[in-house]
Amino acid sequence: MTYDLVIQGGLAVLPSGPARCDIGISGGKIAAVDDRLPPGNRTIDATGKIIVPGGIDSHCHIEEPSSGIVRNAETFASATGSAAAGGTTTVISFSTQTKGGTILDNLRNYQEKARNSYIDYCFHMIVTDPNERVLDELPGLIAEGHRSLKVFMTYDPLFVGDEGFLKILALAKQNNALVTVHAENHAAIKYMIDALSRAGLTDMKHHAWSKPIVVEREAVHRAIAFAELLDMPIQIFHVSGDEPAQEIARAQQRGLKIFGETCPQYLFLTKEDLDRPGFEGAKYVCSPALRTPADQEALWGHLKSGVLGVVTSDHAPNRYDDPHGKMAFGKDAPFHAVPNGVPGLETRMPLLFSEGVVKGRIDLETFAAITSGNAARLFGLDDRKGSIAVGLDADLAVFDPDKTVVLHNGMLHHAMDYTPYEGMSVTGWPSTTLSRGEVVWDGENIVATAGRGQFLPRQPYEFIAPNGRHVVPFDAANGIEVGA
Ligand code: DUC
Ligand code: ZN
Ligand code: ZN
Repeated sequence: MTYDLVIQGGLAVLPSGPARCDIGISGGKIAAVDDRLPPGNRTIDATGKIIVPGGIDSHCHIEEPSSGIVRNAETFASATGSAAAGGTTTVISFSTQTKGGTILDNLRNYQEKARNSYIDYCFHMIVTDPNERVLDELPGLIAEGHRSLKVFMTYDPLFVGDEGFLKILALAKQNNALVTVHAENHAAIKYMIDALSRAGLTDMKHHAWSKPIVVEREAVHRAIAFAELLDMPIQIFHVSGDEPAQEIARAQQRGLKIFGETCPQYLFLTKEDLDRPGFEGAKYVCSPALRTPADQEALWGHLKSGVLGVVTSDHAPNRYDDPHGKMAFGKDAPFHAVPNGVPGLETRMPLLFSEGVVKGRIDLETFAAITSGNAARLFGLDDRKGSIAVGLDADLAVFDPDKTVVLHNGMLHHAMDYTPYEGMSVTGWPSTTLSRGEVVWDGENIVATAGRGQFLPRQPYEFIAPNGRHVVPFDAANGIEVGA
């Protein structure tokens, strides 16, 4: 048989470890992995290159509806093209429930927008108000394949409160869905913002003062306690430093299925970046806030040990010099009025490759796991994505480990007017990104057509099953957990 495409001579990061081999691709799937394969209808010479599973960025904010005057700068086309240029082949973005509304109010419209993707995608459903209508509609939407939910423990328009959180966890348990969590203490942050404002301390650096790591550590602890109470796994999003990671480590040591994610901003930026001159610090306002060099070092350790298993971008496209972005409330706005978030879809994998693999902090297997494989397992995508194995989608990133680039925003393909990593030197960049066997990025250009990306419905899966400790017995008739 002649394969549609053969990638020859690269060092592929296989489930068994890195190996020099050829990869045969047919019908968009990996058809063979062998020492030597005959040339295909098309052949890519990957000599000297490193082939990893296409990245899965399981936390990115793309084309979300506006909130007030703040606008998400990306379309699915711009965001997913940019992701592909950085080696990512799957994104999980967010469909948000507007408080008082239902999930469906936004979901169908959001699905339409996502049809313009270059790469495959699915959604987490943000539940902001678990009212009866929403709790009724969620099981059907989960069954449609939207098998993960997100709760916020802070942000006025989004947070659900402890009771709401527990209801959502119980619903996820009954319907085999995973709950992801933005963990920060709402009351503590409100108190701190108020106190700092009254003292006139409203520069960008005070963003980090308003939400020191203890407010995250407390919320992570509480989220874990709720997960333990209902015997449900959760994933804690964007762990920013050592203390919340230690909470997760302790829970894992006690046998709980608590999963942790961190992001490049917490590995490569610090709170000192908030103190850049003028309004520049606004580029670094994200939540949780940036921490210290010691936290960065600790996060690398937690990635190496597996306490944190996933690195995502948390790409949040608020342009800088833009009345609908960071400057929505003017150049003199206090820190708490600045839209949160940093961009990073395209730089996620190259930064981790350069600072992680090239600098010897992590090995290639860990790189493949934290950028792709672990997210595939956690979010029920591993029947198609996340490893280089026969039968899976031919989603691959071919890294040129010798290519050194100095990052500047103009070279990136996102719709943003800045990158927080401007001027950083990076060694290693994808020379080819393949999605289902099709070249999407050829090392210079995005060469596929927007709209070829497919929605990935997710089936029920075992990885997120409860441990089976029926701490709180379940009353099926009423759909609630009750005392014994
Ligand atoms: N924090 C979030 O929770 N969401 C988007 C951006 C950010 O910094
Ligand atoms: Zn968040
Ligand atoms: Zn986010």
